[in-house]
Amino acid sequence: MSRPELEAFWMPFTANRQFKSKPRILSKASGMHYWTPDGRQILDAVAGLWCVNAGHGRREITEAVASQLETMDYAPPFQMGHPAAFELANQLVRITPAGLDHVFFTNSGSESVDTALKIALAYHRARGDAARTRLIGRERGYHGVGFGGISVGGIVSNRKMWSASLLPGVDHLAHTHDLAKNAFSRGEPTQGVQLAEELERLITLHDASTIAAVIIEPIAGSTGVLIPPKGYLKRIREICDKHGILLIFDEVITGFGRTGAPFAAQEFGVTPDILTAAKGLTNGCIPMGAVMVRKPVYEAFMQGPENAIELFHGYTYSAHPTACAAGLAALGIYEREGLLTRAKALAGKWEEAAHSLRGLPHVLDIRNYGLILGLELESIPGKVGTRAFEVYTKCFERGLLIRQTADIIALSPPLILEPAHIDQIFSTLREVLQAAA
Ligand code: PXG
Repeated sequence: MSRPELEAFWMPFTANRQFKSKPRILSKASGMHYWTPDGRQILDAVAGLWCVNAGHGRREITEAVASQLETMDYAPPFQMGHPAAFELANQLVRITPAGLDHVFFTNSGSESVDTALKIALAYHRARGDAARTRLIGRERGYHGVGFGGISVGGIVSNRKMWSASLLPGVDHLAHTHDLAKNAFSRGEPTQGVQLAEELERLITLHDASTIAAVIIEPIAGSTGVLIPPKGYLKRIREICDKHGILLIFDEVITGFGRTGAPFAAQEFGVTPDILTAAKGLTNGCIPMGAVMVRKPVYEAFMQGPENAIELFHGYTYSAHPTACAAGLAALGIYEREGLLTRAKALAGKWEEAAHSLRGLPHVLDIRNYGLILGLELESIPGKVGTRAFEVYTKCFERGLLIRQTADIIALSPPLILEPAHIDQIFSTLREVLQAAA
């Protein structure tokens, strides 16, 4: 495509001018691969963007969406229902951690997060505990781009531009990343459980009676794959319970099999009160998000006159019929092919291959969990992100799609990955890292 053809589209989270001077275009996808317009095959080591968990071009999903569009293209979600919405909610409740029994549908991870925060605040109010207005997030947390999400999130570039417009009354836990103690950890790092006590410190500062909820990603994805130290999530849960604070897990990335269990909550044995999801819910085919809540949260709203709308919240496209059809078809594939637990079977080979890159130039850390990898490179002084971006472009030239954030490379392949793909991913990365300046 010529430069003028690229101008109108203001690309999201992209260096527009750099991209448009040297574009990378994908035009076809199937299974584990993308193709460029000139026919080059690219191995997808990031499942699109952590979402195409069953691989690309799944016919069952295409057919379900086409059939739904032909039967009924759209139905209003307010004061009206359609069968696929109830069916998908029921299917989701079957695979989420026990106790998360009700589902609110959104269209993205960002909307799921803002919905979860609004539910948490409204829950306390509904119970007559209206002073609980404070939200606690975490440094290096990513919770999408809504005002709620960037307020509880801990990424400076997402916050500084809008610093005067963030939600009031938000505080942040310290992040858990500690290279000095935990570099080259396999699975959960052993050091850092005491960082959960930070929550007690914040509670002492603000008083529990003012705090509505804590929101964290079980594994922080966007800021470079930060895996929770052993015991950390359990301790956060205990502290929330002790003080009547709701715990929200943002599982937009970790949901739908990424860690080796359907959700990270099950993998780590810690159940939140509210869980946000998106991405893998429809295998990335149709935008959709979901917020799952525990029964007592839902029940707190089911009070008062029966004709009253209990929660003034929702989207035109909440539970959109095509998204529901895609979600049902995706969940069907996940179950039939055992994809929600397949990461467990491959995690050993994945881990071995990943850690074989230790010792290559500039590699500061390799960390992994399930089918996730974070590989941290030493930054070039004064040029943060340049080194990993070069690795990213070189990998793309060699037919491998990876993800880069600052100088961290993140991998999260489709869960249909075969051992030969693992070999290809890591041999390409090895070549590129060996040649890196
Ligand atoms: N929460 C989490 C934990 C996420 O990872 C969102 C919310 C927002 O989802 P939407 O659908 O509104 O984008 C996300 C999104 C990356 C990357 O490079 C990750 C995301 C988005 C863009 C890039 O890791 N995750």
